[in-house]
Amino acid sequence: MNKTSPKTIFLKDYSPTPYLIDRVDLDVKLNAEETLITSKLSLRRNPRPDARGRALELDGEAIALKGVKINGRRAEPGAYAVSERRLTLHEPPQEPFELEITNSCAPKANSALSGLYLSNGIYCTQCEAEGFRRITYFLDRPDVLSRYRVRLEADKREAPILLANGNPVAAGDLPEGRHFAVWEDPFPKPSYLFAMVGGDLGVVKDSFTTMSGRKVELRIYVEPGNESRGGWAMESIKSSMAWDEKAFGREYDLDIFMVVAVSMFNMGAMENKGLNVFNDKYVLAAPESATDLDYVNIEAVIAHEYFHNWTGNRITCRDWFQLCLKEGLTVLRDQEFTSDVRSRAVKRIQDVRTLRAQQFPEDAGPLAHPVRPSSYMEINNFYTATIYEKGAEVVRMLKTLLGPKDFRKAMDLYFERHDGQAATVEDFVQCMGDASGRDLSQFFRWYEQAGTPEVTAHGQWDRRSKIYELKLTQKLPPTPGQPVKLPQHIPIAIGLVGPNGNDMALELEDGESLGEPVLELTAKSQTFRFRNIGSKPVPSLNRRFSAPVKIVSNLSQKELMFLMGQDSDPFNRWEAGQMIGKRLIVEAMTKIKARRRISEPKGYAEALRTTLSDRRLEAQFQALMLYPPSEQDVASDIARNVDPQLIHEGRDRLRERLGHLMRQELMQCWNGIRAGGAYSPDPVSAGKRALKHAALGLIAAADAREGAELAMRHFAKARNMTDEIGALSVLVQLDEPQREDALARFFERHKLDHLLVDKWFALHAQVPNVDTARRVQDLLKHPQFKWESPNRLRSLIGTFASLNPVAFNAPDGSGYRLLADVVIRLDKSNPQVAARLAASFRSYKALEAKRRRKAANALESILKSKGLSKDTYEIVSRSLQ
Ligand code: B3K
Ligand code: ZN
Repeated sequence: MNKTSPKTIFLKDYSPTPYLIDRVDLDVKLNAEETLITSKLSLRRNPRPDARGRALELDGEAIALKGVKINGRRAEPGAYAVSERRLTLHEPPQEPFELEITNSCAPKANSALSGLYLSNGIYCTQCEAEGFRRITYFLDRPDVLSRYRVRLEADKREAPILLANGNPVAAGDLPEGRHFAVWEDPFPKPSYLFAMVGGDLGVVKDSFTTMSGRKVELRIYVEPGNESRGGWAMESIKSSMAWDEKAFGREYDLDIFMVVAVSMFNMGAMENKGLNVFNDKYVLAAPESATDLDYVNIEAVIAHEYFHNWTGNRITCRDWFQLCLKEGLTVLRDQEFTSDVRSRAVKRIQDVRTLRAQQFPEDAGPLAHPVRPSSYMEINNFYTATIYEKGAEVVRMLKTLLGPKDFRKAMDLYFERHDGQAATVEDFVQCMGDASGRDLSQFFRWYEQAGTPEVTAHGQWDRRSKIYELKLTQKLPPTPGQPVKLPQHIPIAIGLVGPNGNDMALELEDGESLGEPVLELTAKSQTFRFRNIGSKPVPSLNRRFSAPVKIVSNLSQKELMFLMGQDSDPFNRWEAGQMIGKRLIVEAMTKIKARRRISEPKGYAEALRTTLSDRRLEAQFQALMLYPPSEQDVASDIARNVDPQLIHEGRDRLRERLGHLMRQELMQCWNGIRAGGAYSPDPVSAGKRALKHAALGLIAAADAREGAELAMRHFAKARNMTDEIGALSVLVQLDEPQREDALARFFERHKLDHLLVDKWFALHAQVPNVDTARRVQDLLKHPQFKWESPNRLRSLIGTFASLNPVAFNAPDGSGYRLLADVVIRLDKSNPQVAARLAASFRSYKALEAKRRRKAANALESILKSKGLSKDTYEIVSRSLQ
């Protein structure tokens, strides 16, 4: 890759394929060393007038061609050419024809986990984005929709279960201990949604009756012995199906819906039609092995993949630039589902935390890209927080602008107009506009301009005229390739809170009264005037986080504390706390630098006390209030010359002081909340546990020895995984002897459970010392560390690089070196995961000069290594630009 850099693909170059494939008939003989595939394709010319070209160019990668037939006859050797990446038919028939291709692939040797591979002895596939070409030659792009029929054949002992998309149509035994199964999928689909599975699997069965009264078989396949851990995922499937009917009128469309859980998977899960394949960490749950958070995540990922059946599968993407069309929309749908079945306020806060932890830093660094990118080298690098989370925020803003009724109307129109098609973002926004009559042309810039907008708010109240004036100004920073930006259409939900804590009735100057006040900022700067405002209000801005922007306001600490205690919008109560916390951390950092004592955060502590004593608030919400902004959040705000160690110390000091000031209340929380009874993952019980652990964290911040003792006792008598991990997460932050003791005991207890061994590696990676790189280095040699396992790599290396800023950014550069070495080694076997880990450098340009240089050196060392994949090349070269 060093001589010629990989090709860049541009959205503007899109053109349809000259041929279409209506039907695919696959015959697959599963074998670990060499799997044989015969693919019969029914082809015809693409009738679109803009479809040009004579040759048929099929994609192929890491497969071996065995034979080509056209309409049943062996093709002449001169009629086609095969290269490493392509099979070209120079002059195929212009009438509809059948092409038969025979080829082989090698599942056991497939360490990239894309295409057909073996996960712990189970054959499984991953085709999104471009994995189908690693199974057979094909027009491997999302705008080619075909009907598939798949016949699978295997040794019956090795693979008693044989699955593919759609409905089962035949099965039977064959001589010599072999057997077969045939599956047919009636819905045309792009190749990236293809899946097949073969192996010795246990099954959990259930059924769901759809709103029109059709009975659908539900099956979850797991490695034998894990059946008892599949119940929660099954419940989640049923509640997702019911919710999509109720919230969007969408019904499931096949006779059977299957989920297969495998332990080796490059990401979370995959929405293949009727046959979702999952990373088993998002399926398996039992009280003694999964935390409350695992339960929530399983429910959300099951929902997400299920919702793709309509947003992604029935309506798919024309090309990969449109990825947010399915991902952003489906994330919005899963967020709404979780809000409905759990707590809306808590969910919103958690989503904003994720956005700030992952998307804001991406948008502020060298890897920034629009929600709809205009170019890429390797599409797998674009399954990013921007496409997913910001993509969801953009759809959420559309919902805010249209209102729930018109939004639903627009979604209905989208399903009606584009069912069975490969659509674009324009198609989607057009439906939003058509159903509501709104002009969304300026809004479209959200899809095209990268960067996080900054909105400055300046409020002023005039006692005499009783007018409150709010001036909003937007600024969008330059991002790679986009030096100049245009103003965006930003919906800012607001409230003016009166001295009694109630929202004032809002009337604009022209007399228009605003029921649910959403200001639409479209110009660079705009002033909104409200009349009849009898006393000085405190503005509550960007309620519910209605727009994914940074708000800069002139609110005083006192006003923020007022909002923290009074705002009718729970999100902004939390947000006010975050703003106060941020200011206090920055102040503490200044004091630490000047070697001065930090002042006591009395007001903040008082406001938190009020929060804790407010019985109307959910425990989970109270728990969230107890966490000051993350180190990453503070770094994002500082933006330049960041010193991660100083931020860590500033935040630690603030937590220490809060722990002292609130000792009594925290102890009350700790002692007063009793789990009692059998474990249940419901939001109320989970909230109590979360609050207890948040309190423990602050107690320990004030007094490490006491905290360690309490945590150790909690750990020793824990009867569920939430309590075990709750105790351990506090312990790993403390430099106390119990830390190593507890880690060792955890390992002994759980070393046979791979998901818990993953948690154990992740706990080690979080120890906030400058020499944790050495600990991680040693763990790379641990007998349980497996380079082939993406989960294990993410647990140890991913956690280290993204959740441990002190250690990753150690001043001697050891953290950067470690990551670079891992990326270089991993790139040879699994480029997708290597590139993803390499993206952990995304914020290095914001660091102070010495660290910045060391990080750049580490990146350069990756770039210099021989035979780099285009995945890693793209991430590293863009980072260095
Ligand atoms: N669509 C898949 C992600 C595929 C990633 C390919 N590198 C899972 C999801 O978003 O639902
Ligand atoms: Zn998705």
